[in-house]
Amino acid sequence: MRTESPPPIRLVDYRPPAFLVDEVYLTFELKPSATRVKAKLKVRRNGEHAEPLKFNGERLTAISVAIDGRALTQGEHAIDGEFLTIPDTPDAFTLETEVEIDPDANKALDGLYMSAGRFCTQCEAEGFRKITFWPDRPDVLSRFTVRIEADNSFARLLANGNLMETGPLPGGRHFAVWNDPFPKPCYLFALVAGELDVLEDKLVTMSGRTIDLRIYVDPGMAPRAAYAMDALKRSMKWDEDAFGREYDLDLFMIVAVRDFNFGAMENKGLNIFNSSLLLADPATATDMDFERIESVVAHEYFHNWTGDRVTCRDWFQLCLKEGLTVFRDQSFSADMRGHAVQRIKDVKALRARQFAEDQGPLAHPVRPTSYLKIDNFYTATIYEKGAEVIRMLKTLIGPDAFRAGMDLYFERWDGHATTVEEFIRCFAEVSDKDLTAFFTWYEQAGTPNVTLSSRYDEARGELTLELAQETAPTPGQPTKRPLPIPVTIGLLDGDGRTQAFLRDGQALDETVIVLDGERTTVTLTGVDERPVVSALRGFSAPVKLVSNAEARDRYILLAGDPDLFNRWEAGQELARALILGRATGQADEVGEERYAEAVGRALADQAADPAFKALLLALPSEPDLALAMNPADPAAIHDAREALRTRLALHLSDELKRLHSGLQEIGEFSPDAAGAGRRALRNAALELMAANPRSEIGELAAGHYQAAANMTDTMGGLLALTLIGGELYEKALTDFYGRWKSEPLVIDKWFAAQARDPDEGALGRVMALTAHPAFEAKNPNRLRALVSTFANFNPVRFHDPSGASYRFLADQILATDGFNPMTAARLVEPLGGWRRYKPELGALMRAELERILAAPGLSKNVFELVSRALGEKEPTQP
Ligand code: B3K
Ligand code: ZN
Repeated sequence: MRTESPPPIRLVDYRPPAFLVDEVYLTFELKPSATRVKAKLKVRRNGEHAEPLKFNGERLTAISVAIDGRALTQGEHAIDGEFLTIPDTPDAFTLETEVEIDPDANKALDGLYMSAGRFCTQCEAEGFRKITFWPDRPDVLSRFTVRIEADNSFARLLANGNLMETGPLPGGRHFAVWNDPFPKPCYLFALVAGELDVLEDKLVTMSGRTIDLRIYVDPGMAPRAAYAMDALKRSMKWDEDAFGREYDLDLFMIVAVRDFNFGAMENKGLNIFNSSLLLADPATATDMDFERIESVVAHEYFHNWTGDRVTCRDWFQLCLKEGLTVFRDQSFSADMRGHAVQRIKDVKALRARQFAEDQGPLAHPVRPTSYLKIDNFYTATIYEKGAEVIRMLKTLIGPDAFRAGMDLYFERWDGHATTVEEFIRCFAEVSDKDLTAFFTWYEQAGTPNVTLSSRYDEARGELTLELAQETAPTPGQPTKRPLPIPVTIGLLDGDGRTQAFLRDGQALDETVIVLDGERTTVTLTGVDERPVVSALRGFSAPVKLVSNAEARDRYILLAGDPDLFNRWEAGQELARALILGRATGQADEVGEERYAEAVGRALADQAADPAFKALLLALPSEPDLALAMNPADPAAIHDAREALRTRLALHLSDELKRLHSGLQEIGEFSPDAAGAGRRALRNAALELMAANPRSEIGELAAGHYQAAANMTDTMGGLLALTLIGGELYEKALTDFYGRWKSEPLVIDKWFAAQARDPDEGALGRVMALTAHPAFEAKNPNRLRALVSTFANFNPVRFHDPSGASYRFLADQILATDGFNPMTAARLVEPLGGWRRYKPELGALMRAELERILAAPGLSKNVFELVSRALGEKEPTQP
């Protein structure tokens, strides 16, 4: 058990840095278990600050500390495992330090570490302090020059910026010197050294400059970087077209590494990627992998302006770069792959993760006000809800003012670290609007509930819409203020055709109602017949909408809403009501048949995009349904959802078979949206067919698996077989492993497929897999493939009434915390929602959280999340 409770860091305590570092010259003498880091910093006191110098430094073995060339004595400085303190310094001076670090022993994958025999770094948020003594905070911007020395076997020596010099050194060693002309916070520092292959290309920017593009990968893997390179070039062009942003250095590099705590990192000019989000070819990567690679390559590239050139003043402002950059990558993906399909996928992800976060003890505002470990705040709320807030801002002020505000933001803040207030101020200025109330979106946690009721007065042709909002209390925020919520509305007639209307005398097909108080009433006129209201089109705000619409209206929307998001949403709402009805003992067999017929009609629509149909075909996920059931009963949800799947599979049996055979791939594989959409629909059809109890389906799935010419179809077949189970499934697993055992990224998929197995023996299988020779607990991809997939995507087995799966997860959290706290903390989330589950399950989940909290030597990361999950407002001593 922790003996003391660490004090939280608070936004209100922000003070500018006492010392600034204008320039630094770093020398790395690389050796895997004894790397020397020499740092020469030009330091100056910031204004009138009188405090002593206190730089961060952790896990550093100090060799020497000198000021202006004079070594400091013991009495002149102190080093305590967290800080280097120098009580007495001049106002401007050169600080020289030398430290030794052990990258090989660093399994936390934070700072400088080894991955597959190569040196690499991860410094966001606070990894740089494990490399050298430094004021490790994002508002200290410095110009870096970096000299790397290493054995010749580490053939490539890479750091941020431009390469200045390379050459041989005695003793079979060599060196390289890099200079980054743009001042940057230390969290954007990067270094990579090792044997790597490179894929090279070039891009001519809007002003005619030629940029060298290089993607570094494991030897032999360069062809698998081709798609990422293509995505990079499209991203660079898109940022010029959509935001007028041009790349600034002459060189842009990406390196793929296998051991990485998350997806990727936007280090200036030298992005580092988890190889799972970079390497792809049709044989080893699924369409979903291609899609994610495209979006993450774009995301990290877009950070060059939103994050690197303009950065955050402190870590409370994280959404300033993350929410905004997610909004930018979502907009890019929508342009690449279709707006409706992209929006549906983004909203699905938002609901699955962010809405869940908001409903539990880990709820926090888009801009939090206190934390113990900032690593714990790289959350769906900061990223996904942060992006929704930007989207609403654009809706509220219009696209032209939005672009003008972005231009002003870049102009005003280039080369600086800033705040969300300053960001919003730019939009208030260009739009001449008071955005004070809008700021509440950043400060208030929780998902607002919006109710809509409509009354139609046939005689007057008037539709009265009443909207009201309410947000439930969240930890630390018992009372909530109303938010400005943009609700986009359109009307259909009884035949599903768009019905025009008048608002304040203006003829419209669609309008945005801003609900900015607790309630608002709007009257639309010129409404000739009883309308079907299509509300919250395009998911215009991150809220839960409850309306008094009848099922009949939802069927009209499902059949023909021109807003494709709402067409999909109508189907989801119908399905959700049917499944939850059945799960609570109110099965509606007639309704289920009617739903199956409507889905059949939607599938028959020749004009509809296959990718959209694939989304229509998928029922709401079990975690999504659990959010709508209070208290949640995962077993009842699973059974009810399966019952509806079986009904659809039987009812649509012929259509599904036709789709499955008709969409068979002909010609060459293309990872583009059209090809991916066809494969998605074919695999969705197979997944649904797997719920058909007839025995020939197993053979069909096995045939699909065997005939697959790409990984998307291989995984489609394997997933269907996972759902069916039995001998064919076991055979496919053995075959898969034999075929792909030398491909780590594919073997991750093999682990993940088994973690999703809904069969009763799933936990036993997952536990046995932790002893499989291919299981590597220290590799986050592998650990997540098995443990996270099981806990997050196999609810019926994770919530086993015995509590054995909770115990398994808690054991994994504790074991992982011993060497990689950041990754361990990310495993806590599935236990965090314990209050939402049936009391007998909730009690078992809670008991595991308590067991974790009582464990000796817990990291701050896990301590913070577990104590918050247990419901303490501020983490305090247990
Ligand atoms: N900025 C990084 C995330 C860093 C996470 C640190 N715990 C990747 C991204 O969001 O682009
Ligand atoms: Zn980001």
